[in-house]
Amino acid sequence: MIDLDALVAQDARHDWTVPEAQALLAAPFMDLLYAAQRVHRRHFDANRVQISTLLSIKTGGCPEDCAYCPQSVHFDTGLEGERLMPLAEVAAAARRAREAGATRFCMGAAWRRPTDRNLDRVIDMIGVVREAGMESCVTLGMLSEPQAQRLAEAGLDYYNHNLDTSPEYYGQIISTRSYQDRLETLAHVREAGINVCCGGIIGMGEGEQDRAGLLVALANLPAHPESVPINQLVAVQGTPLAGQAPPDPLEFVRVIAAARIMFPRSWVRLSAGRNDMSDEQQALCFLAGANSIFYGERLLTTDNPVADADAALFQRLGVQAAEHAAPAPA
Ligand code: SAM
Ligand code: DTB
Ligand code: SF4
Repeated sequence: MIDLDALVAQDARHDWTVPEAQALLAAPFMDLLYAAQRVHRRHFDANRVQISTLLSIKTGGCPEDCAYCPQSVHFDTGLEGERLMPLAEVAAAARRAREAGATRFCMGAAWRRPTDRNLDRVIDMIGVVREAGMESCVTLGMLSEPQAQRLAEAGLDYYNHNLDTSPEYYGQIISTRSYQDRLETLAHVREAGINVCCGGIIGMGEGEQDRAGLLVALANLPAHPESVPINQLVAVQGTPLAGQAPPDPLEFVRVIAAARIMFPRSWVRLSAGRNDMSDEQQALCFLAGANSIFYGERLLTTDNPVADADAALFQRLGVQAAEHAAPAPA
């Protein structure tokens, strides 16, 4: 039986094993949530949730074959490939997000990797997000070392690049980019001094061991990601994962609780998939230590709960928006 009291007493660790994480995920539900709550309250205000807004600045037409993704050219999902969004549109969306209470603005592009010309335009976009008074985050695919440096010089706060699943299951999901490629991009981002946002997806047909394997791969990075997004698969028609049944809601809550215990100082984001979750499941996720969400009716290409529904949920839970995230992971 895993010693949860000992885990609660520990700080950030980088020597997790898969069997240990599996035992954590399998702990009695009440004990697991109580342990996660104790860790959460040591580092965060349990009644505050950070709000990020997403904008797809370049939609569709992506050459990668990620089996979950509606933006891949390999699958017919009815999505039209678009060009990079004009700066004025980004500026308008950023102002709207700030007015709605977002503290971070995340821009996603459906690229394998940005060209240096692409990067010039994204750097201008980072500028307008900063002018709107928000933290900036981008997710653009793989980055070279000099590209990460340029983004750091532009004042980028966070770079999102997910490991998505365990190293063992990864090959079932993506063939055009390796796990090692992802680790290299993460290293370039870290070395450039940009905060790392890195997590994965639950509900792609992976086993318990793969969920543990994902969390262990993230925890054993040289430094913990400042932000750990836990996505539930949004099963999109036309993708190979379209028919995938959603995971057991309580199993999903367990993953959040395990993430909170394994990443005591990181922001754990309840990311994609909230549209398929009840308010009660989301409340359990917050209780388990999730303290960040995407707010606004669209993720990148799929629907998210409408802002009114989230405001009502926050009100029912007595939750308030957190001010700027102060990252301090080790
Ligand atoms: N193209 C870039 C890349 O993949 O590196 C950035 C954008 S990509 C859409 C960002 C992340 O969104 C993916 O790594 C994946 O974890 C998540 N994602 C994409 N489609 C999803 C879906 N249908 N359900 C849940 N998460 C998804
Ligand atoms: C992350 O982990 N989740 C976000 C963000 N990083 C970029 C993306 C979710 C995308 C969900 C599918 C879509 O809307 O296209
Ligand atoms: Fe392209 Fe990113 Fe979608 Fe993969 S997840 S297909 S890299 S947009």
